[in-house]
Amino acid sequence: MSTLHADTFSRVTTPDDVSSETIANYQRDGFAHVPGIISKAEAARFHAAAVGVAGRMKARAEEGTAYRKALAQFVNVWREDEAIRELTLHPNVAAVAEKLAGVPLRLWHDQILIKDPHNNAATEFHQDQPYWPHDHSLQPLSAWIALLDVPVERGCMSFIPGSHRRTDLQATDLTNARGLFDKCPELQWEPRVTVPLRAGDCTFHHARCAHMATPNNTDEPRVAHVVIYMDAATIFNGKPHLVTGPLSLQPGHVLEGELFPSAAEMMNMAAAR
Ligand SMILES: O=C(O)CCC(=O)C(=O)O
Repeated sequence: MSTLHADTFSRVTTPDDVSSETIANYQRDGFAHVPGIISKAEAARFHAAAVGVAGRMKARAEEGTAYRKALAQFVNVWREDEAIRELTLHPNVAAVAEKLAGVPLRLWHDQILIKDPHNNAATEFHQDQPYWPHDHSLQPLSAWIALLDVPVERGCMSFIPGSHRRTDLQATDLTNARGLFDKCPELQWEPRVTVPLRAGDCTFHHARCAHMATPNNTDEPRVAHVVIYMDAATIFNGKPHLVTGPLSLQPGHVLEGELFPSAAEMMNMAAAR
């Protein structure tokens, strides 16, 4: 597994800490563990902001996304909440993502993902990219940032190394434990890597890397913020999606503009704050 060895208690991992070995491991496995992508103090501040958003936007989580049974999902919060905007545009996160991907990126969307205490539901194994209306995106990836400690019992992520090379699979039901494996039986025999995270730590995963998250069996809500990037040249292919639905785009349109800033534009916006 690709794990950076920054001191998780006092130091933030910067793009300069991302070695060529880490990048090679990410490219091989489809995921990387990056301790301290934000500081503990930032994690505490963004945790409070995310909990506030969830309280204010409760109805949004009922909108009926694929995630609904396993967790509450709040999409594109960076457009509406100043603190979450700061997190989504965090220059450290975008710069590490671009180093791992090795290509220019732009934002697809962000999402706050909350698993209620004792929710009794895993987010079952799936790949992300089959849900998205994207063509020409070879290196899409998500930064899954823990805003409080997320041990296995609170709903951390597990990955199947190398599964991002399976580019032929369709979307699966992520509340069905057999969903992905019925489509691709050989994947069930592959080793899985489970990555508990401390507050402020992050896993990056390629959007074709099969992953799941355990149920939350603790008394605290599990709060994660996910920043999702796509290749800068990604083209809309017409598939229905929550984010592109209101935009009335024609298939073939490059996903660019205000809603989909490039990583460089994100860093400039963060610097201009
Ligand atoms: O947080 C979870 O439970 C699942 C997250 C996930 O599937 C993702 O970020 O792609």
